[in-house]
Amino acid sequence: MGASDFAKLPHIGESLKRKEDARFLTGVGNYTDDINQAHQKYAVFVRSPHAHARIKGIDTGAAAAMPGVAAVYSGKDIEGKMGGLPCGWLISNPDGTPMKEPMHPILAIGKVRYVGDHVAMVVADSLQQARDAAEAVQVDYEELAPVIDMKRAKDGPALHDEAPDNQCYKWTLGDKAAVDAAFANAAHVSKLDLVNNRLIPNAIEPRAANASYNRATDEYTLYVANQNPHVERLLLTAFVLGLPEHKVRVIAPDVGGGFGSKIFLYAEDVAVTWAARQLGCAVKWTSDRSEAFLSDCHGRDHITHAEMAMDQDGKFLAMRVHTDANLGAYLSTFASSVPTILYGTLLAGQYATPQIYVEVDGWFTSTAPVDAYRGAGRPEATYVVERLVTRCAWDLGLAQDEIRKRNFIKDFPYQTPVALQYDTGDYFACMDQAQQLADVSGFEARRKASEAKGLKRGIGYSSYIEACGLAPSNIAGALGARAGLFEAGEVRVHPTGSVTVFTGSHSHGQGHETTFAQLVAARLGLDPSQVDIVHGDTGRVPFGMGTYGSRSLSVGGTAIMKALDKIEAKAKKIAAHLMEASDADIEFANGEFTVKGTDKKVPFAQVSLAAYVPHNYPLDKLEPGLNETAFYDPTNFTYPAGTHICEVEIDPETGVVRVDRYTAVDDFGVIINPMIVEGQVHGGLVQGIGQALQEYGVYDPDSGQLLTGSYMDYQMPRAEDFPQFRLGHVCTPCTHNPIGAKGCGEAGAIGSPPAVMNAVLDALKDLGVRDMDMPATPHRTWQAIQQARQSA
Ligand code: MCN
Repeated sequence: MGASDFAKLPHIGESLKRKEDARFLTGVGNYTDDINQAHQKYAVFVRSPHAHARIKGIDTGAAAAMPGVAAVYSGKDIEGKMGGLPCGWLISNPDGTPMKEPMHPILAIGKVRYVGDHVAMVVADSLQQARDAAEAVQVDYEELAPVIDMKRAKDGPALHDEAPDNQCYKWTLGDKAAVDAAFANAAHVSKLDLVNNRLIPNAIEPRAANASYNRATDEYTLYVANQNPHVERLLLTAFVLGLPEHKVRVIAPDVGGGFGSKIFLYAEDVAVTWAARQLGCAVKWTSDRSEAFLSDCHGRDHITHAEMAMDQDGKFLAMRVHTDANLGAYLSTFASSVPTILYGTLLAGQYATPQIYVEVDGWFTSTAPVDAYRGAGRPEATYVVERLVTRCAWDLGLAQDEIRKRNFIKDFPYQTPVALQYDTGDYFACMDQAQQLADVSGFEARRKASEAKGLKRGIGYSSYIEACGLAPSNIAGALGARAGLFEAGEVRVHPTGSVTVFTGSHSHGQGHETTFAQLVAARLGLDPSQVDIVHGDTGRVPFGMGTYGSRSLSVGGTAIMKALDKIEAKAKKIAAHLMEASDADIEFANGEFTVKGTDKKVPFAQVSLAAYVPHNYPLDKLEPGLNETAFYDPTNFTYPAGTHICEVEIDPETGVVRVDRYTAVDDFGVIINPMIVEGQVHGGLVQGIGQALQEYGVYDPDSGQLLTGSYMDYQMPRAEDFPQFRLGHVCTPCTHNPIGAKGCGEAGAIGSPPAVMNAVLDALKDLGVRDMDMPATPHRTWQAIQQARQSA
């Protein structure tokens, strides 16, 4: 079935209310912390108070003797008994040597390397007992100078012996000589220095893990707040604990948001699983919020210099980018891929720039590991491209939309100079619709009205593209991925015609239980209430690579479509048998099998019953049952794209920036559930605008303490900070999946930061402010205005 036929099926394009919300809204969701097992004990982690220190000794004696304490483990208890946390992506230096991969131990061995590093684990009968005993663990530290500023990382003390200059890798992409030549002959060159601020993920549910071990069967069960249970199991067993994979069942039940931060294998998950066997009981750990600030992987944290070479008319000739990327103290699961593969390949944006060269230096610093966070590399790339493109417009005296339209890619498929091939898109249509929805023609009048109130008003554009539907295994493998990135799905049709679907995707807020049910119901002619979606359990789902990179519908959904193709093919044979017709004459539509050219028909439920009640069945030709599994490996990424237009109003006396209007027109290809997609866009926009205006993870440059370790200092966006978003859609179906869908889960967070910052800078232009970094907090904005006034 092709995308255009699929889009016409019933339930496709219907804004059905989310099936899963009934349990969430009535308080019967089942999160990891809700799970309690018989004879369970509680784990608490002793964390490093220092950013960089040598561990001279750990005295666990007093803690171990405290009431209720079952065990206190430190690095020496695990050394040699398990591996370190692995990194899933190998990045090579330009000379072909591999990146530096220092050991990331489950409990610190010899040294701590950031505030919050896991040093010891206390397990006790109650949480309070474990907390009290953790206080009694004595660690003798010899403090060392931390490495906080990545620009000076190479001069700092080495965090790891393997990386004496603290550099993990240098990575390049593109033809440097061609780019340099284009710059040498350019009529105009625009330049920009940018900081992409460090973000700290804040899912509503903090991380949690609860592991048990069954001595009778030698099997482990790990409940964990995680986005990809099969990958967690693979890394845990094959790389760290050396266990046979089938002996470990990983269950990620309801998960209260992840935004990327729960796709990694964390030390705490390993430690409780190992301890469950040592102690012969279940061991439970739930992170508290302060611990989450310190120990969840952070996001972004780039420093970039970018340049664009243009001809006389503002046509882009070449782009040159250098980025320093902070990787934190250790390489987390996907850390190496984020500032490289997922970043450099997106630098073409929506533009036909003939040559692009990018160079990325990845640094170890004494900070929490940095890894994927909603968008992962693509928001960073979009921020560079879209801020630079607006800078080019202003340098040349062109309007923000004009320079974009002069350089938009027009013909598809389009091969970028940075490895990707875009299959479809219509960037002009997104721009036109966004300008209409945003009422751009009324902007001047609104600007004057703001001026009359003593306020500055600005407008900012961002025409983003992203690559999602991660990922074609062949391409990912060639770029260093150590695993395939396909997806699996199983469709089990029950005798009465209802259906259970087992998917390797994981829903932790994205509404898969609804949209995947819509997809299956549409194909089989059922009501979505007859379809249940099961996910998040390695014991029930055949296999899975999980949810990230806005891949679940385009990759996970396509695996289900492939299983449905098999179901349909077999059901047609059964229908042919029931109607005494030839297989080739059977047609299936709207839940009915018909014999071509006759009025003979049987409904789907009759066929499903016949599959399990095989009277007069040709058993030599047809197996009973209606249950099919499929794996799907995409042939390309999907390329959602759009234009966002932001309007801000700024009080120059206080520096307060207020987002007055925000318009997003996106192309997600064929959409299954518009309401869910709009919800995804809303969530992404709030995160992206939060990054632009409020959120900033900051470490003290001298001590390495996290200065933004609570909501007192780390400002999360709230509903009152936003206007009603104006959303529109353009549809150019993806050409290489049968749904025609492109991912929507990250687009809002990718498109919005540059739109906001371009609007802020547009508002402040005539006050002489030329540049400013995110987040545009009142303090920063006010300071920028004062500095511009002083230097005027
Ligand atoms: N969808 C659709 N039509 C389309 C595209 C998607 O109806 N053309 C639907 C899908 O069926 C799915 C939802 O929209 O129900 C999102 O689909 P998709 O874009 O495939 O993204 P994923 O389901 O793979 O979700 C991952 C994405 C990512 S990478 C992050 S980060 C993120 C996000 O989703 N984290 C989230 N959204 C989140 N939302 C919540 N509430 N919590 C998170 O942690």
